[in-house]
Amino acid sequence: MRIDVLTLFPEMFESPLSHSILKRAQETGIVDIVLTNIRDFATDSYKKVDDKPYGGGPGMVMMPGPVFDCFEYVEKLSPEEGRVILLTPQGQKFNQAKAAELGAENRLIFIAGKYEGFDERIRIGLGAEQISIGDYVLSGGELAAMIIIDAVVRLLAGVLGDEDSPKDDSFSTGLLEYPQYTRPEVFRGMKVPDILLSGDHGKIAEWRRRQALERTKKWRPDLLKDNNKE
Ligand code: 6GU
Repeated sequence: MRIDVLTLFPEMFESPLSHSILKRAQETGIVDIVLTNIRDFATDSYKKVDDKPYGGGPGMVMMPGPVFDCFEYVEKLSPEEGRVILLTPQGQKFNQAKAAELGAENRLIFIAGKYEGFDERIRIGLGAEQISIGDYVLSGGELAAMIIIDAVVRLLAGVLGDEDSPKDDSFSTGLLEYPQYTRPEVFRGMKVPDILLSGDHGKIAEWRRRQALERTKKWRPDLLKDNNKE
């Protein structure tokens, strides 16, 4: 998979992309992540990329010119057609199903903006879909892009050691994950449930299913309502 990110702050991505799973996925060639600075496409000597909103109001708006020029440059870096995603709190809410959907693409092109928003002609002109990571406002799309990239890349074949491991994740099953234990058997008076030491794999699987369901009912009852599944 190829992932392009158009941003005013490529340095923000350095640390998250250079550790752990995202680092390994790039080193093994499973994903190629390319950052391009929108400011490099500013046309005036001040490198201006934002301006005051027409009609008045607070804050600054991302200008269409530099974003379009940056996009047209990035598009040509690879022959692969990309799915274009604008990071904005106005977008569709990101979830595990969306992560799996994006993981099936060959190329993703993320556009992260700062300031109060994007000039509307960016969304319209680039045919971008909008994604939000939740109902709160961030100071820019960069952190949202990193979260989405992490959730998508870990699902790509070969990224996690055991290829089956994402299938039991919380949300993939529609439920929260069952409780996990490792050594020691007793820690500060708290014992590992006997069933997990029994060696009876059928009973263990049944116990885990029940635990997952109970925890979901208790902590995230909203996940059990059909109208919440997208
Ligand atoms: Cl994608 N961007 C910004 N600026 N704020 C957000 C968001 C995105 N998702 C939730 N809040």
